[in-house]
Amino acid sequence: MIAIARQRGVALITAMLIFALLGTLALNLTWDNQLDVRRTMAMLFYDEGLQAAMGAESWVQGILRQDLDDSVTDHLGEIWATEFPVLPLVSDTIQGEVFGTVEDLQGRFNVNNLIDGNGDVDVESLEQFRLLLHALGLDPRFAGIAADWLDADRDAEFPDGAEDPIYTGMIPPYRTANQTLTNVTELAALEGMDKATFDTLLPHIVALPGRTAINVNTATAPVLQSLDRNMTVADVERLLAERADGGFPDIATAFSPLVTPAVLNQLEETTDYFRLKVVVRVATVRITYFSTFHRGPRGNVIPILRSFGTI
Ligand SMILES: [Ca+2]
Ligand SMILES: [Ca+2]
Repeated sequence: MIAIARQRGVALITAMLIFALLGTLALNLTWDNQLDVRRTMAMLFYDEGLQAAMGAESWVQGILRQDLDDSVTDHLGEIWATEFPVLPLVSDTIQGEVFGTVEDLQGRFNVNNLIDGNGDVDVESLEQFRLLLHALGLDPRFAGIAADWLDADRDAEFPDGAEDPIYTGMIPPYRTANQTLTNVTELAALEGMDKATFDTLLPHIVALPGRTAINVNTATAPVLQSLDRNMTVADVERLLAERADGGFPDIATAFSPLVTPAVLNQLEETTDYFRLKVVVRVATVRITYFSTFHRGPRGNVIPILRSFGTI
């Protein structure tokens, strides 16, 4: 009798063990299933968000094309320069919103101006970059260091240069680009560059293909101040007041007392390069999408660089 009771006890424990194992298995299956559903939903929302961002890109291309028909200059009072309002994205399956801005990239200093077509340093642009750094309260020696990063040779600028011997001694070691940049964030790798300096500089610089002029109708205040070493903060404030939202009535009248004839020749009141930043939220998914456009003389607006995230 005792043996039978013991056998029953063992059977009961075995049954309980199997039941516990089955319970754990079922819980794991349910958990995995829920994760799969969430992953699939996130992918679908991301795809919907991407479509909305591409839609915004196409819409802005149309606005920039129309702008070329409607006006002969580009300034901050135009439709493209207006931040577009938060637009709801609503359907049976999704809920979200889209908003964004378009920026004239020729209101910034193009770091690729630092070298000419032969890969040699352009002395006037180097001086302008120094003045921009000075206007921002940053160390002007970054101009020479940036010029060395871009120029074709491996001879360090004196006294402010940095070529491969500096960078190959770092941990981890790396080398200079010795060519034009496609993304200005590359300058974060410059010798001595820290985050605070780079964050201060970033809104005023850009990397555009080839040499570009500055559009004084949209240039930032420090970029205006970089046009001549005798330009004062008061001069810049007067210029900003004069251009207001409609741009300068006449560039030559406004700038000839302030800059050299050579610099005056480099100034523009039109733009070929713009950048759209669009933010899309679909349910729990958020996408930040950047698209850089080139607008040709016949109004063909072409995306030349797309990126996600911070720039
Ligand atoms: Ca225009
Ligand atoms: Ca170099």
